[in-house]
Formats: sequence, C-alpha cells, structure tokens
Amino acid sequence: MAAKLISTGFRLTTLPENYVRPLSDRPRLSEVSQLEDFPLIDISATDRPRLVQQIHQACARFGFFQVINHGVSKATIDEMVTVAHEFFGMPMDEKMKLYSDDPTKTPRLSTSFNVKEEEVNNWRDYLRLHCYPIDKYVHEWPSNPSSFKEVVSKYSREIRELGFKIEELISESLGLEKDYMKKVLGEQGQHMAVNYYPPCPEPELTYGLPAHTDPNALTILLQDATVCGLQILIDGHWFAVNPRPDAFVINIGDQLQALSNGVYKSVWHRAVTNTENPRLSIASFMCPDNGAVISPAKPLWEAKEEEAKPVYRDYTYAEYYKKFWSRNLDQEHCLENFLND
Ligand SMILES: O=C(O)CCC(=O)C(=O)O
Repeated sequence: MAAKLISTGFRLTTLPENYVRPLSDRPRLSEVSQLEDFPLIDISATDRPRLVQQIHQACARFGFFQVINHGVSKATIDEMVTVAHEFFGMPMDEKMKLYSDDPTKTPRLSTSFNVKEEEVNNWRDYLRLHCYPIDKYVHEWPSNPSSFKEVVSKYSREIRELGFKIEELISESLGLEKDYMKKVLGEQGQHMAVNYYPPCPEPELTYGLPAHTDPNALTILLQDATVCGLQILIDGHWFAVNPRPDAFVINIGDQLQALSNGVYKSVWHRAVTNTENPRLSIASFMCPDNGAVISPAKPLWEAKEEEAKPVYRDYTYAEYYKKFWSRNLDQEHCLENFLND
C-alpha cells in the first residue's frame, strides 16, 4: 500500500500493515531511560570560557544539548506553533495541493521519510521548506493559513541568529577562530521540517521517525512543549529527551562531525509516537553552501602526532546531500561513505 498523509483527524484502532516494523526493529519503549544529566546551557551567560567549556563537553559526550535564554522571543515561538497546528488542521484537499513524495522538491508536504526508497513507512507527516534567502523562497510557501508567511519568516530570521551564535561557540570550543564555521560553511542555507505525528494506534510497532543522523551542519529543534517523543542513542542505549518549554534542542549534524574530525558526534536520534496526543516538532537545519568543501579542520589534526590524519576525505556538501537522500534513513551512518582510506 502506498503511504499517504496521516494527518486526517481520523483515529484508527489498528496500525495499517505498511507501518508495522519487523520484530527486530521496534522501539521497545519500556527499555528507554530518562537522561538525567542532559546538558542545559544558558547561552546568555557572560562567563565565556565556562560557556565554551559547557558546549565542548556537551558536543563531545552527547552531540546534543538544550539551550535557554536563546534570544528567540516567546511570541515568535508561540505564533510558529499555532500556525503549524493550523496548517496540519486544514482540510485534506487544501493540504494535498502541496503534497509530493519527491525529496528534491520544496516546499513539499509529505509523509513518512522517503516513501520511494523505504520498505516500511513512518507515522509522520511533514512540511519541508527552504527558508534562506527568505526573499527567494517566501513566494512559494503555503498561502494558507493566511499568517503563515509572516510568522514563518519572523521565526526563521530569529532562528538563524541563534544558529550563528551557536556555530561561533562551537568553533571556539574546538579551539578554532570564532568565525571558523561561518567561513567554511559559506553562504549557509536554512531548511525547516515541520513534523506532525498524529496519535498512533500502536506506538510499539512503528516509529514517527526511525533512528537517523542529520546530514546538515547544525539542527535547532523546537519540541512540542508537552508531548514527549524525541530519543537519542548514547552508548548503545536509547534515552528520552523530555521537552522543556523554554528551550531549544540543539544537535550536531554530520558536517560538524566531519569538520571536528570526529571529536564531536552527529548522534543517532529518533521520534516515537503515542496513542493519546498529536505531537508537533519544528526542526530548523543550518546547511552548508552546496559548494562548500567540508574537510576536518587542519588545526585539529595537523599539529598532532606523526600518524594523525583527517578521518574524513574532502567532499562538497552537494555530494554529501545527494548521497544522503539516495539512501533509506536506517542504513549506516552516511559519513561512513566519506572516510579516508
Ligand atoms: O520530532 C523530533 O523530535 C525529531 C525530529 C527530527 O529528528 C528531524 O526532523 O530530523
């Protein structure tokens, strides 16, 4: 059966067969633990060396952290969440005008992950947008709800500022120049995935999104303030990252793992579903320029012992992105394809 939008408002009592995972690949929700020491970083802190140290520890240990006092206003966040709910609540006919299962098309409203490549579908609908430069893309964004373009423009601008702030901190935390990432990543693109996970009749049998790493540089995730679903893999064990309404969840993408020569990790994560409540999450992806050449930062390996060498070969982001989308999500870490011999 071909996957189709599931944000219908209609509740099923059993999970359609095309969403059912084989026994060996199910979320095993009872085995998931709470992550007690998940880093929470106040990025307005004035003690820069301490802040940089906190970022270093979080990126090296977890590849994930939460930030508070991040500079994105509460009004901007609330409006974004409201408009996203309004979007997914629209009648099916209206939503289908934007539907596509072609992963190269934006904007697109789609379902699951990559329905053309995958064998089992995921319990998620999503709207994918390009957000930078806004003037280039805003005309193609949805016109309904009527406030969509204005609200998403404001949100994207504020998120971009936050992204640059964090990239500076990450550069410094690796002992690099403050603007190292900004220079290497070129004129960064910005993409958004508005994820909507309707209540699922059998959450133990499927995923909202199966385990994956992010192909971009940095991800800034706004989690649903009340509904849990994000989980990350640490030392072979799944942990829940429970929402904190005033925080964004930040994670290192594959490109920052490569640039850091593997010191920082682009960590596997997944989204699971529940029977009771729909869950919304809004992921903003900071993406290198297509032509940006990604290579492990020289100062991180050149001056080290004789044998030290870059873990990854040089490649362009365009090459990486193409490879990423030609695969199914739950294959090997995509960076494995770019290791140095
Ligand atoms: O919904 C979530 O919490 C995770 C979303 C995510 O990993 C993604 O959009 O790539």
